[in-house]
Amino acid sequence: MTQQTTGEPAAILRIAIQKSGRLYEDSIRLLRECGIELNNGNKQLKTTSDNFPVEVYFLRDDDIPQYVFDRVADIGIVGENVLLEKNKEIDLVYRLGFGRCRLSLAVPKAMPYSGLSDLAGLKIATTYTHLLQQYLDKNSIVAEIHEISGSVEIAPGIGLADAICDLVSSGSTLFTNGLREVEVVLPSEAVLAAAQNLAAPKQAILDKLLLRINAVHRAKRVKYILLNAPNDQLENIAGILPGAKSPTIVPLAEPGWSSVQSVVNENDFWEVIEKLKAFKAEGILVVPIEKMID
Ligand code: PRT
Ligand code: ZN
Repeated sequence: MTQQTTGEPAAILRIAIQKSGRLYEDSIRLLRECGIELNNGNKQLKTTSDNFPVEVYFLRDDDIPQYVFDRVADIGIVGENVLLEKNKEIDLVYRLGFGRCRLSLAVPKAMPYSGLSDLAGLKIATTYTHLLQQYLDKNSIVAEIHEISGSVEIAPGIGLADAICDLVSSGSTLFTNGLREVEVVLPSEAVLAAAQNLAAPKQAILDKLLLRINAVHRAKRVKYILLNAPNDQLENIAGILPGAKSPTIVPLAEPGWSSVQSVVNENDFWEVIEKLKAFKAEGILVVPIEKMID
């Protein structure tokens, strides 16, 4: 628990999340999966939790880096694209795996494009002026950056720019606007960013939160597997099912058979199942794991 000296309030970690929009649902879900029950999740300016020492602030995503930098909030959940564009001195502490997209350069479909040098001298519309400038500089391209605040994808169609730099996920917005993605400037996902040098009691709460986030993430990458196998195959089966340490093997009532329980990585999953079948495994059950802690 957080340390409390007499008369001083217990430490609270203030978390900024997006008020509404693409990251809102997943941010709330993550906190819930970490066992943090929010008193009211819906659109107050801020809320608290009775079972974890946090206060959650609901903000526009663009404001989150500044709020964390100013220490109005201690940590924030925001797209890496916004974090890097705002360029504040705050730390990226965890990649959260949702809100995936990429900041990309796109040109009209009919425009010939053979490489970055084709962008030299063109006018490029974007809301990500800092990231775009950095990218052009790194590649020694001189182009005119035209800052606009929204609907970037329509800029070439109305003669406002020759190309654009904007976020893409499925690519359908580019397609319907007659544009073609030509370069990825930055792959992005939601991240947890924190103010630098948090006071020790706040850092302790953040460490607890990170342990929980890690447990939730690990659990998503693995499945629990239960199966029955003839005893003469147990050695083979144990060889492909390492489990957290080694598989649990329990004799069944039927002589010569055992029940085997283990953990498998999602990536190896189908390959493991095929090998298990080859080793005469039967009654294979696969169950999701809610949390996984070392
Ligand atoms: O109100 P507030 O300022 O908080 O929200 P916002 O409207 O600025 O942001 P929002 O909710 O649209 O996005 C929040 C974050 O979600 C972004 O900063 C990204 O980190 C992430 N994200 C993931 C995306 C997308 N995918 C995405 N596809 N943000 C925006 N888009 C837009 C993109 O700008 C384009 O208009 O979706 C369109 C492209 O999508 P596709 O699927 O057609 O390619
Ligand atoms: Zn925004």
